[in-house]
Amino acid sequence: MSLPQTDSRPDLYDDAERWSIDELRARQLERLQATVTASYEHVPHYRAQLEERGVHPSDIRSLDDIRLLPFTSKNDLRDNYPFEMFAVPREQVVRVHASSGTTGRATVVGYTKNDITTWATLVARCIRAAGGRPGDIAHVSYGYGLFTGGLGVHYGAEHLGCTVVPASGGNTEKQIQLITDFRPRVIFITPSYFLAMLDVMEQMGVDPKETSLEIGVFGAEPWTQAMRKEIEERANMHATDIFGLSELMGPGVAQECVETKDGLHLWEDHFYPEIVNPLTDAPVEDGQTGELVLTSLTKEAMPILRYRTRDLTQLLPGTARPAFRRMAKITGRTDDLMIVRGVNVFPTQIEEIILEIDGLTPHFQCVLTRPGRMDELTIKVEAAGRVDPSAHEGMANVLRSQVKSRIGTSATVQIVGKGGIERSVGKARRIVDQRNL
Ligand code: DLL
Repeated sequence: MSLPQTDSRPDLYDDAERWSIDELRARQLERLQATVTASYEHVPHYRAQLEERGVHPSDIRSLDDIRLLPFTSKNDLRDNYPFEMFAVPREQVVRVHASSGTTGRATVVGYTKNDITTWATLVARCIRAAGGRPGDIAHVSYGYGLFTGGLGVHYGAEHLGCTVVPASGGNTEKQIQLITDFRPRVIFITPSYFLAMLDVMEQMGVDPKETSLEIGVFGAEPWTQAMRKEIEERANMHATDIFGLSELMGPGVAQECVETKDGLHLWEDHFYPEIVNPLTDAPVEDGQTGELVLTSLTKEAMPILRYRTRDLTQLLPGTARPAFRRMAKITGRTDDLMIVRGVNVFPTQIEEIILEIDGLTPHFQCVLTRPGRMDELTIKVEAAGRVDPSAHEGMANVLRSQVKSRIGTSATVQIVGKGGIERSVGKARRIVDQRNL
């Protein structure tokens, strides 16, 4: 298979993408100082937190002094619902987004006009890094609305000069018709929804390899290298990873470059990353895995200090954009960690194994139950339509023994037929927790 050609044209880079590391660090410090000052002066929550620690904005003299600052958690945002985290008068906030708030109150984020422009500029940078170019047709299947995915990518693609098709999530057959008719070069979509879309294409007699799509910008949920291989082979396109979270901005905090596909370059001119041990809060060196903590450096409406993302990754040196560090593909969120008979398991580990077994599809769920005192894991996974049900048991045995030998835990495996696992049109639900029913 030869993937579509992409050019890497440095003439399309932003100035910041050519900064030296020294220049970057100097800008980061200036921006951090301004962010801490604005937070202290305008957000009562931060003033109280800083005063409690006896820290004044003038104490931030080097980037390492970031460790003097308090962490911010999702609960802090909930406690300040809806607008108390804003650092500007509400009239200057031109847009809000909010998280769904399945557990408790929603968290609200706000943007000034400048914030919206910064966001569009950064998403445009992501699209270029993914190989997209001005003039491309860009199909957006991230949901529009309070979720940041659709509108965030939309404004960035327009900013770059693409022709944007705001399809949003759902109505899959219609989306496939639009792809066939409009011939987009780039698609923005969660990897799990794209896989569901590929299945529907096949049902409709559309060959995924023959569509106009050359580049996918996949994010909003964890996905593995095995998933990249599956998508690239099935659809003959480049699969790149985009990361972001609403609390920091939305999509566009970090992006993988198509020429290297070696992790996501974090746009450090706007976000300062740290990795901490999630249990002890102690700093973790670059190259070691821990929880990603992010501080905004340029946000006006809602600056955010040391936000605990709960995402597990590691920081690596820059490659395709040398000044910016990369983050490794996320292995999971601390909340997605399953502890099964004392062994830590993330759904991504299961995904990698499933994708190696011929006849299994990447549609799967991890069902957690607690029949006695211990948690039990059942992996429910869909077999490909071509597989005869008589082969299910054999495949289940292979998966069970691979999970045992490579992850070290026992699991029950249930193979279901085509359509047996619910499809999502956004983020996939990988864990079904039935422990407290
Ligand atoms: O998911 C923003 C986004 C939209 C990113 C579209 C990329 C594409 P939230 O709904 O606030 O925002 O969820 C943020 O999603 O903390 C991660 O746990 C997860 N996540 C986002 N991107 C990735 C990724 C959007 N590329 C949360 N890989 C984050 C793994 C991701 N997890």
